[in-house]
Amino acid sequence: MNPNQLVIGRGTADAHPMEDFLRMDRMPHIWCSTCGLGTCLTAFIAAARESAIPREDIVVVSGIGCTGRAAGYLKYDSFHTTHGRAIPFATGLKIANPRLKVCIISGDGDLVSIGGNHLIHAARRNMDLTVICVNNFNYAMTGGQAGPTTPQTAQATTTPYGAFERPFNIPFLVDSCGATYVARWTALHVRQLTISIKEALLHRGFSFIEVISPCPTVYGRRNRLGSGLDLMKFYHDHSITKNFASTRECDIRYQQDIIVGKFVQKEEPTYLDSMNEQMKKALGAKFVPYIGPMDPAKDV
Ligand SMILES: Cc1ncc(C[n+]2csc(CCOP(=O)(O)OP(=O)(O)O)c2C)c(N)n1
Ligand code: SF4
Ligand SMILES: [Mg+2]
Repeated sequence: MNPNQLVIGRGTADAHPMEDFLRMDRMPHIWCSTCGLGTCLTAFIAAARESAIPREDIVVVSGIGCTGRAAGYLKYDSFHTTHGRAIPFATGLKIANPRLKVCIISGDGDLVSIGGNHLIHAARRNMDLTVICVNNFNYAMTGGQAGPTTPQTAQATTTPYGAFERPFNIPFLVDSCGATYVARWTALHVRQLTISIKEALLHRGFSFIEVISPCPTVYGRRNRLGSGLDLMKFYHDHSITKNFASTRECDIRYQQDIIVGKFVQKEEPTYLDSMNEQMKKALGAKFVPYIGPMDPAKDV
């Protein structure tokens, strides 16, 4: 046997420590070496385990793109949905069974472009969902088109003379719409990211974490930013932690400092809290608050 061959298998010395939480039949994965997506997945698994939420209560939903593969690789109840529809799909799951902790892991293009309308309304409703948005500044899987987060002047396949549209400052977008937990980290901030994901999982209401993530193969190469390691070094040298900074100040400019931190954490009624409260006011004692199926084993 080739001594360099990766032997994957339960119980072998080479078994990955997170193997029990990954669909090993899907390996090898499609992600490039030094892509930030592996770190995001690792942080998610670590946070989910630390949260002590029963595994059967966690659901993961993704849209499309490189990031969209996350749901398929995680060994949780998971769904790979259509472009931009991860949030409405997840909303349906949550309303059908509020006992579930429904998480979305998807890309900047998927969540903020075609799915942008769903994103703002989920935030406005304080829908009890956790969204992890992996922002690699482009539509990576389809070859590097400019997207809603591509910084001005950056190169993309559709902007050969440099991007010129103003990108979204996503933390500000979701904060201004009503998100009750908002954080941003880079793929280098593994511990902070893990803590934030755990906090988001335990939060009641709409929690949103942006993860700035290296895409050395497409965005990095087109912009001559070097290897994945160079991109991580850039995060190291240019991230400024400012917990509870005003999200208004969190714009990202091409190759400039990136403000990271936990920006928002507050308790407010969720969508279902508000619905139950209003219905109770309107209908009085005859209203039975909706808390989901009484016996999940029978009713779902
Ligand atoms: C309706 C529809 N339009 C277009 C596509 C093609 N498509 C596949 S991946 C992708 C880009 C995804 O970008 P992003 O969400 O940022 O994910 P990344 O690949 O960067 O992780 C697009 C446009 C699609 N799958 N479905
Ligand atoms: S193309 Fe970019 S985002 Fe996609 S797997 Fe490769 S490095 Fe990651
Ligand atoms: Mg992307």
